[in-house]
Amino acid sequence: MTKLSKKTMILFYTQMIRIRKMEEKLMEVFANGEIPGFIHVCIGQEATPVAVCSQLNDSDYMANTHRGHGHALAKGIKPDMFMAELFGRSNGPCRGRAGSMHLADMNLGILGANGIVGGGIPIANGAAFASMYKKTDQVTVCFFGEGATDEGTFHEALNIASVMKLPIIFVCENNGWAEFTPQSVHMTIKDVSKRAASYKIPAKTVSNDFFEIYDAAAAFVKRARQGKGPSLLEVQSSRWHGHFVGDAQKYRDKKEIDTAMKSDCIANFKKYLFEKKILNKKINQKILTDIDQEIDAAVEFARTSPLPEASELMEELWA
Ligand SMILES: Cc1ncc(C[n+]2csc(CCOP(=O)(O)OP(=O)(O)O)c2C)c(N)n1
Repeated sequence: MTKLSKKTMILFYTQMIRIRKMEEKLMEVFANGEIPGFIHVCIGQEATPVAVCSQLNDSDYMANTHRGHGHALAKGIKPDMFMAELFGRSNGPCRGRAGSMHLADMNLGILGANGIVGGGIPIANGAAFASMYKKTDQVTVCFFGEGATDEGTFHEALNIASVMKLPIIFVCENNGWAEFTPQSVHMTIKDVSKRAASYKIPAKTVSNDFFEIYDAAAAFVKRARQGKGPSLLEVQSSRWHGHFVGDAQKYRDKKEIDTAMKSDCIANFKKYLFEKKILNKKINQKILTDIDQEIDAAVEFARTSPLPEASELMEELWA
């Protein structure tokens, strides 16, 4: 296991708490009707975005999915900008045009969430090709779910990435569900990482444990930066809530959800920090209070930010 400083571990813990609390707040304001469209939360999966994005620089690229709040926050988007975008306000990084499902921020290399399953994968390949062509040392990370690995885009992109030795890390967050369909119904294998063998791409399956994800991601990012080509990291993760906020999960056995909640990546990380005396009740409480204040301020910023003007509708459109 990589040795991390106490400060770094507290930072990672804080980032995971920020993502969880931000999404809990989003569920609340969404229920109030304050957020247009649909939102999909990643509660239960927070270790992956934080562990993977901790390996990246601002200039590295990232493509993600409809379940993308954690990725965007871990890649560095500020809570107030994030919230303004989700509220559809003009202070968001996409001036309120993207919302949750298409959130992008080119200043941070965030190429965009994507409502099309598997849609981000070829886009990520394109970014990785561009940095290889320009001989920069940027890498690209592409997040998707196991459902996306049934799509043609996944297989075509892995093939091209392998042939061209692109500096890309494909990260599959396997939460066992694609909308309302369990994995066993739509594919005959359990470990999605096995799919990489067809393209001679190194791959690894890890659990939802922060340190396991961190070590695997660190090795794959290093490899890509050294020009050694693509890799596939599969995290066997768990989705606590419905596919979208408002989905009552009637199709799911309650026991399975309880099991997922018992192996909470944040609670396990917190337990480790307490055992190692890196965290105590007082520091923990301060982190929670500070994050609550930060989120309240972000919501206030979003609520008081202006909506885009109707006259802006046709701006930044290309035909
Ligand atoms: C091409 C395409 N097919 C179907 C859908 C409908 N759809 C939206 S999310 C989803 C499931 C995605 O599952 P997965 O890739 O495992 O990601 P998760 O939601 O579990 O994060 C489906 C089928 C879509 N948006 N795009």
